[in-house]
Amino acid sequence: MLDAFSRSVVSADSKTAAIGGDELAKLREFINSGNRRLDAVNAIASNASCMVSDAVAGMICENTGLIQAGGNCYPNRRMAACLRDAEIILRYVTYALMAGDASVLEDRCLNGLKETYTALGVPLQSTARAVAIMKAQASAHIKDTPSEEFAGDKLRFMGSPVVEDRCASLVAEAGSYFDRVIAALS
Ligand SMILES: CCC1=C(C)/C(=C/C2=NC(=C\c3[nH]c(/C=C4\NC(=O)[C@H](C)[C@H]4CC)c(C)c3CCC(=O)O)/C(CCC(=O)O)=C2C)NC1=O
Repeated sequence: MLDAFSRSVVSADSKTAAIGGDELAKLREFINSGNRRLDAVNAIASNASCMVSDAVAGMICENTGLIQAGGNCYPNRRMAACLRDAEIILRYVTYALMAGDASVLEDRCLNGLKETYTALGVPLQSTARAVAIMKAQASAHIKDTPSEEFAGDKLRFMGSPVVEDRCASLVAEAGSYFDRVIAALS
């Protein structure tokens, strides 16, 4: 498992090079935006159970066959496994966002997941849909712009200090980790 720092060491060592100006500039930016990054991680982690239940509910609303006999969220044992998996995936996305590197997500969560799902008959496209919903939720929570329309009475603002770009780069980075999950399942 790597983070932004160990990643730059591994990459420099593979070129037998010293850590150069470009790498240092990237790490300086990583450090400078450290508090925003922690706020972004917290925005996801502290809303995780709501995000997971809403994403799985949304996936099922769009495809109610999942909870009928023969569907992969039926019976309750499978529904529980599905909610658990969505929670696992979201947790590893927060680890990757914290580390600034996808390796923890790739190595400990995604490696072999498609094969496992295929063997068990877990529908990959439905899983990808739930992950896509979590991506949209994460973006709203990091920007701290949850919509009343979607959140209803669960509407919750993080109250993080608002910066001009609403942490656009962290929204994009988090989005890239969700995209990796979707890519690993397709
Ligand atoms: C640390 C990383 C890690 C991951 C990611 C993981 C996933 C994982 N999900 C599983 C099952 C499962 N996963 C699902 C998930 C779903 N079904 C659906 O219809 C939806 C599309 C989807 C939820 C979004 C279901 C229903 C099962 C049970 C399948 C079965 O037993 O028939 C299994 C088989 C063993 C078990 O049931 O516990 C594994 C290993 N385990 C791990 O240790």
